[in-house]
Amino acid sequence: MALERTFSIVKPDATRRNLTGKVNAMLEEAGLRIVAQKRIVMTRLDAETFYGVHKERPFFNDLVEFMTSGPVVVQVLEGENAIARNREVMGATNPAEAAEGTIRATFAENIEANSAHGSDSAENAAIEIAYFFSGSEIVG
Ligand code: RTP
Ligand code: MG
Repeated sequence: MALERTFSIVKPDATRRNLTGKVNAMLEEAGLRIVAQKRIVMTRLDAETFYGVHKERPFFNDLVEFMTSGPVVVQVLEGENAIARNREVMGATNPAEAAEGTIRATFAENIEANSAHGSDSAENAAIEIAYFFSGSEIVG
């Protein structure tokens, strides 16, 4: 089976509570390798661009405020079926609906402050990785 890469974010609610290591442990236990990682603060433009698909949604402004409210850890994850596997270990967007043992069921505060992002398609994974990382920063 082919190795796949996906883009992941440890969101501000998780970095604020010092949960990066615990989130990373769950990713690694799910068979995902962290092949690039850095801690940044997203600008408003970063967040608006990143979640541009949601710009007409009622939660868009709150989401941009949240994503710029503190540091995030942006990551590239590698593994077999990495995109689907990461979405599985993250769990549903709303932690109340997330399966037991998932990152969001375990750590999320609410539907917005839900601790993790993961790309939803191969096309978006490639776009998101290229926005935050140069090729030499990714060591597979
Ligand atoms: P993500 O893009 O962050 O991986 O999350 P997702 O695919 O599970 O969910 P999506 O529908 O793409 O929503 C993006 C993020 O927006 C926030 N959100 N808030 N207040 C609300 O009703 C609401 N709905 C979504 C969450 O932070 C969600 O992850
Ligand atoms: Mg999404």
